[in-house]
Amino acid sequence: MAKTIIVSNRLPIRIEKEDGKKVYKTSEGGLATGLGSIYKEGNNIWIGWPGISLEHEEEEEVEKELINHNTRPVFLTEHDVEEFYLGFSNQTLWPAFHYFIHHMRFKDEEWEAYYNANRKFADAISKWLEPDDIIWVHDYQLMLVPNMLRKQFPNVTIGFFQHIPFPSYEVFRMIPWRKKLLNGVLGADYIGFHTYDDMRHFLSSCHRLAGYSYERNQILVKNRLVEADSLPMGIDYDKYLASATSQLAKAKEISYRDSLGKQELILSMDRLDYSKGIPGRLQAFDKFLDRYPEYQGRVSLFLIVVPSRDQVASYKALKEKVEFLVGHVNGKYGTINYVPVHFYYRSFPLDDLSAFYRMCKIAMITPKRDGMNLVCKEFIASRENEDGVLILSEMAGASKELSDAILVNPNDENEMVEAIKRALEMPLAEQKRRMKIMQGTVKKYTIFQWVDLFMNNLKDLKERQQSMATKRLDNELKNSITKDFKKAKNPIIFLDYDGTLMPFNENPDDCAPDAELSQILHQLAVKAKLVVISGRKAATLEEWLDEFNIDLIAEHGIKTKRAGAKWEVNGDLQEDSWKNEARDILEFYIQRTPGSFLEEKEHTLVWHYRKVEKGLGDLRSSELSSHLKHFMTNKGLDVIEGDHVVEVKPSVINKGKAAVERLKGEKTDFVMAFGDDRTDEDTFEALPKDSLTVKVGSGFSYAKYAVENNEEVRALLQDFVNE
Ligand code: GDG
Repeated sequence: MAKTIIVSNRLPIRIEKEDGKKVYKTSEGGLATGLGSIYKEGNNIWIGWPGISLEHEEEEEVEKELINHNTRPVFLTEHDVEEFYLGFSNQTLWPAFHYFIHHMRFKDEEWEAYYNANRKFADAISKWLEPDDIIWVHDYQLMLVPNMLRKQFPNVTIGFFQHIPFPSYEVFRMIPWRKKLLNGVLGADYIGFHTYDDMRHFLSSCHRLAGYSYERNQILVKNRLVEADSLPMGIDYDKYLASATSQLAKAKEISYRDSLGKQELILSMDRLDYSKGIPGRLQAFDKFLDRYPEYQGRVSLFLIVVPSRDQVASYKALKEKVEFLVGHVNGKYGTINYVPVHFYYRSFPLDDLSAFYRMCKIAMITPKRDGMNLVCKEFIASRENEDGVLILSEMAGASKELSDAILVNPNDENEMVEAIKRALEMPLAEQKRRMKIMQGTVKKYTIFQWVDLFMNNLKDLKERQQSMATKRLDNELKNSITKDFKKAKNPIIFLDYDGTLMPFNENPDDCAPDAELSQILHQLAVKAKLVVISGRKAATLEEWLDEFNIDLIAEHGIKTKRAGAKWEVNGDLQEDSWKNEARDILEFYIQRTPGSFLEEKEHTLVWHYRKVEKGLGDLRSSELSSHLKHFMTNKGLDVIEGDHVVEVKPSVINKGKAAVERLKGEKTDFVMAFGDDRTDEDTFEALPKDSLTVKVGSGFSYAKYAVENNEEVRALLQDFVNE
């Protein structure tokens, strides 16, 4: 039976040596809990590093033991851990992805170690992989794994989820191995991020650095449809609520409270990391006590810092800074019976965390950057009485879902100071109103829903990929279609023009039908309704094709003309004031790109670059379409990257809608459509299911069939008219 293989850097089980003996400990982390619903079932497995470097002789025994827990090990040496994990993952990718560019370092040997460690993971997966298995790879330490697998197993189903942010292209492009990293991830079919912005940044980097164009959230990678998506991760809500309402947590709260005194408590809980903004929080608390001295003695910061990566120099320095600031604040405001900051540098069992979530009315979670941040969601789930206030950084992924928190910019110290005051003074009714809404959100979208959604979306994408695999139109099929055409009483054929009926020409104005095409169209128009459906201007189509007495659809559906009738303009069209602004952008690119030129149609603008020097044209077209996509937000426009063109058009119109409109009221018994580019996909997708749709050229398509070139189209149409 096909299984699911979860892959992450660390396994949910770690091995520790106690008195020389190996002890297996399970992790209670959010991801382990959520994915527990998968990897503990049936023959599913989790592959990862068990957290310790072992002697070669120990590996067999460890593998056997881990198999009992549905897990499989990847063995990393101390050198791997040093260079791949602490090095490249945590000192190149982590700072880059969290916008700490001054902490980034670029070392060839660490990149090599990253590559080699990813290879070890890919090899371990290959060892356990069986046909039809689904692989789900997690996070930035393993960005090369999807493509390593794709090369070995072209049809395998792979999902990838990035738990940390994906930075803007401007930052990502600083990494010397940026393209290899992108191509690594693009080996996956379905790629998840916590937020829409992370997804957008990823797509833009794929476009600008690796040359892939994208439509909405889809990228075509060597004819394989890849989809990026934003899927914010949730928590096991009931587990945190149950723990917070347990007798043990309540008893602990009472005992801690007794020792702590009456102060109001503000909870701060993070791993030791510069991305978490711990010094900034301490400085804001210092300023708060200074600006509002009436709160001295009445409020304390309950600061938990969980040890992490403290072998790395920047983390060591951070720890010292936090210790200094804690000492500074306590020295400045502390009294015999008042400790302003209660500082703990260690981790705690869940019961303690739950007691902390209960006893601290305010949680102050102000990372400089955070992929999601689960602590704030756990705090919300633990507030049994629906009171309490969350101060949350805008830079945490969670802020996109939790707009009822007091949202702050973690770089704005004054805003954080005022947020503390506001939180302390917030009336109970308002606390409850906000907390209830946030509880509703966190409860609705749990880790279990997140896992299900990811897996369902991945499977669904795989199915779509399969249904999009177009079939070559062989002679047998051509004969049978020709027979059906000849039998049909009322056939209709939609024909794209450039690239479908005519080959491309350097000069787009030089594409009037040649003698062969003219003859085919003349003969075919007698036997079928013909609709030429093109992105060309109405006037051009009319000039070239009116003599055949056929229907014309111009500018991707904006204008239509029935045979022998007048042009009509699509009624849904908005006004064209966007054109002036878009034209300025296009002209800027024309100046910088010799050989490119602007074509202005009545309702669209087109930038042509067929005559531009090869590499330059590709580069500028990527830049231009990113620029245009940014400009068009909320303007109801689409940017289409066609064959050596970038076109801007109103999104209410497309060839598919125009084709469906044309079919209305038509009692037809044979519908066929031919097209070669992205815009024709709309036609293929929109036509009734039993239509015969034919893609001209190779590549993924919604069309049922594919032919090689326009000559093959003509030959088939010629068969239709031959007696
Ligand atoms: C990544 C991304 C993203 C913390 N201290 C203790 C303890 N914890 C638990 C918390 C929480 C988890 O650790 C921390 O979750 P975060 O979301 O803050 O961050 P990470 O897991 O480090 O990292 C992050 C996440 O992935 C998920 O995609 O949200 O942005 O960086 O569950 O409760 N648990 C216990 N004792 C502690 O002392 N038992």
